Amino acid sequence: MSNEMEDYLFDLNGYVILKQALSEGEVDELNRDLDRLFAEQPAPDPDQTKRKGYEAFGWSIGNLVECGPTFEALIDHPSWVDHIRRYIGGEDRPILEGSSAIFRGEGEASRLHSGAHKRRMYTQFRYHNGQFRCGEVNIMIALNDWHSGDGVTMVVPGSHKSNIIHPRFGTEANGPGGSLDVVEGAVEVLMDFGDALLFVDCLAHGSGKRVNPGVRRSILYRYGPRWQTYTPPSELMNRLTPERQALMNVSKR
Ligand SMILES: O=C(O)CCC(=O)C(=O)O
Repeated sequence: MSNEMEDYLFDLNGYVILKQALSEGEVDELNRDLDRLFAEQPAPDPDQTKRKGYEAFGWSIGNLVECGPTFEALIDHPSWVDHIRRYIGGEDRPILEGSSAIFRGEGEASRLHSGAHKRRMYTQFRYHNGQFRCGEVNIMIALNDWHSGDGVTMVVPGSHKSNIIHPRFGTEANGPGGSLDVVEGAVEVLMDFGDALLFVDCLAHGSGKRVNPGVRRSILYRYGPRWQTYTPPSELMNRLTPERQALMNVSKR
């Protein structure tokens, strides 16, 4: 469970660092499994990456939770599952929205994105009657030590509540290949292996550009509230038009 100070800092800054969230043994196992997965996976096609607007982001594997028991164990890891319940909040129980591994090498970065000015449901931050109600809360796990210049996650503390769009939106910082190195108010999140950054997704964030040799290793799990109650059977889904399917509570993969 989160403590009083974590609640205060999460409300104030939009993030907290959970020190030693994973043990050395857990980090070793995850690194070993990721080495195998990355060896099996072809390097990303630069053209496709560019088309998606993710050039120079790093090398990532999506739907990581499908890749074995070490990744399944992160779904409800005791170091953060109660924090997630508290910050998603209320009766809206959290569900896993996404899971990925991100390796970042020299010259790579995640551009500036999110921020309170985006009024999408998943980038909402609310606190009411002693309860948090966040649209998405993320856990970013460091699988090696993160130093300055390593392409580490950067956040703009407090930007989850800002009324004014950061003036660096619309500049190269949030364009293709952009980074937060030139973003006023942004700070690098420096962590030791096994630490985890818990942050609300409406915090303006991204990363610095990696200037040091080597690779930043990380895992990102995203959680959001599940408020739908009806799950349609596949027989119904299969006979609906794509337009009707799009209004039902399951997406076809
Ligand atoms: O790679 C990072 O440090 C940040 C990742 C990120 O911002 C994202 O995927 O939304």
